[in-house]
Amino acid sequence: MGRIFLGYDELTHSWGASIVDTLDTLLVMGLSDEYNQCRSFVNQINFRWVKGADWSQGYVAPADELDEKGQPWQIPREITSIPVFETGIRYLGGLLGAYDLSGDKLMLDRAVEIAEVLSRAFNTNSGLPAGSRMDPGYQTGALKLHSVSIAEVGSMTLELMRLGFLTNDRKWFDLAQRCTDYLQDVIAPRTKFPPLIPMSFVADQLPDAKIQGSYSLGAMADSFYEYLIKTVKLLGETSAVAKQYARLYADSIDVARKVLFIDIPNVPGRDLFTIGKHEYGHSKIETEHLTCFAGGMLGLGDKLLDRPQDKIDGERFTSTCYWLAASSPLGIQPENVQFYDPEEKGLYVNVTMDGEPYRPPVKGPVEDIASQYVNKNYKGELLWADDKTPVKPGEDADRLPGVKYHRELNGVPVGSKRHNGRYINRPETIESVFYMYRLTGDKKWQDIGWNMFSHWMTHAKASGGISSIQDVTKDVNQKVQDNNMESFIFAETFKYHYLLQSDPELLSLDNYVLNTEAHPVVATDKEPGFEGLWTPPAHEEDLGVRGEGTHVQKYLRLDNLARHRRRNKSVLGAMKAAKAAKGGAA
Ligand code: DMJ
Repeated sequence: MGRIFLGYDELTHSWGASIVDTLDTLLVMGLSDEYNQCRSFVNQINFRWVKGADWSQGYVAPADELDEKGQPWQIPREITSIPVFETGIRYLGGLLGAYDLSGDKLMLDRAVEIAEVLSRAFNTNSGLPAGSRMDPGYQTGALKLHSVSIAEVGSMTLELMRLGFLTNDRKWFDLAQRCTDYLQDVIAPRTKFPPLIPMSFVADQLPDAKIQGSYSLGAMADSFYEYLIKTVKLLGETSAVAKQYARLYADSIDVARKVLFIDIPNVPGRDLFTIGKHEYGHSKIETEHLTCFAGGMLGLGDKLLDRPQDKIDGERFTSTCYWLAASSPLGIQPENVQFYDPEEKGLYVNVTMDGEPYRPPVKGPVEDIASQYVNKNYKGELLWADDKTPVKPGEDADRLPGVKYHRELNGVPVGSKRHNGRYINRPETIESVFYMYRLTGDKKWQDIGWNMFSHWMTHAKASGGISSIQDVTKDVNQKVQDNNMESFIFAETFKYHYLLQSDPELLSLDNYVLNTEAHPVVATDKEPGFEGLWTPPAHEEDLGVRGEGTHVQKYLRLDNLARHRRRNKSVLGAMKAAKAAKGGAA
């Protein structure tokens, strides 16, 4: 990796998520020089500026730039928002990971600053953070929580507790622990499947109201369960508080096994198994790429709490996630795949011996045509149901009688009913493959990972970096790259691939626990930087002024001020014109 493209990051407020998310990956890969090049950037990030707006204070223009009242024009503090959970896992996690691998004090100092900003999100009645977005400059009383996702409000223990240990400041530990206690004591007992908690719920509702919603270990839920078991590791399996987390984790997995763990019986010869969803009272046979981290989580749970069935399920699930990649045309796993129920209509499709979809002879009036083959569009025209081309009754009736056909499983990947074929370079399956290798030592997982890496590089590499792909279930000649590059590619996807092919002693799971963005924090009493992965710069370097704003931020700030300046000018111009018109009329 040479220089990294410094993209403007829409999601994460122009603070340079790709840089911060990459710091510890650089150290893991032995790229200390590149890490050192990032230090001035990290030093200069201004956490009070969000996309050019200042949430902490207003701005007063120079004395000669007057507004319509003859005063220097001003802008008040700008109301803005930051995504709390994403900032926690990417920035706070990224800075802590960089600190724990290097011992570089700069990273810890900046981690404390960003944690101070985030701590405002916990100013709620329940103590759960305003997880999705909050205005850090909001000063008037407690924030109101509406619908929250369990992943967003329940996954900050690793970062906050580690920060508490590093700074000897208990307040960080307490912020996190208060959330867990509330979720365990107030929310979980009121759900349909305690202690599972729905993907989203209203935190501040009446104390005796039932908590309704859908259940999953994937999107909006994932890292809550992940952090329960990882907190056990962080706290040390035998500590009293760790036992609370261990119990909550074990009970959650036991219930999830009944509600969400599903065999996929549709594909003969394959031992497929998924962790699906429970929606509106029904289980859905579905595999989200996001849920695929759970293979690794179950493996880790077995290692820490001796749960052998979890290990079996974790391996089966990881293999199924990999199978979804291997059986897609680009060798890459789609974002989401839903499977047919075994008895469901449509599971099979008839195909001719040439592999074309079988089309029965079309004869007689429209009403007689079997609707599974032919549909009517809104104009009343007949279309073949499979490829939506127009039906020509006479022609097809002549051509098709007598064609031999057979039954095949429908869908790409086979047995799937529908899918979202997008790939945004997610890490979850390679994450589980990495855990499988570390936990079993079986080299087959390295081969699987290498296969995934080759396909990934073949299709996602783009001239400016790594790109998302619109639909990995289409043939390669229909491949479309999306010109979008998430920061987690550097934090997670590259890191897991790299570690999978490296000596297991590098970043040993005995010493570290990885947050949900794959940022490693030390989970033993070893000192930060004990592995010696960082070579500090040979000479003291000028890192710029702390928090003065990076180049990107300064540009956005100036651009924002220029906009206000233009607006002021145009108000003044309009006033002048109005005055002149009035003078002319007189
Ligand atoms: C990452 O940002 C984190 O892993 C998060 O928990 C959910 N998934 C994305 C990457 O897919």
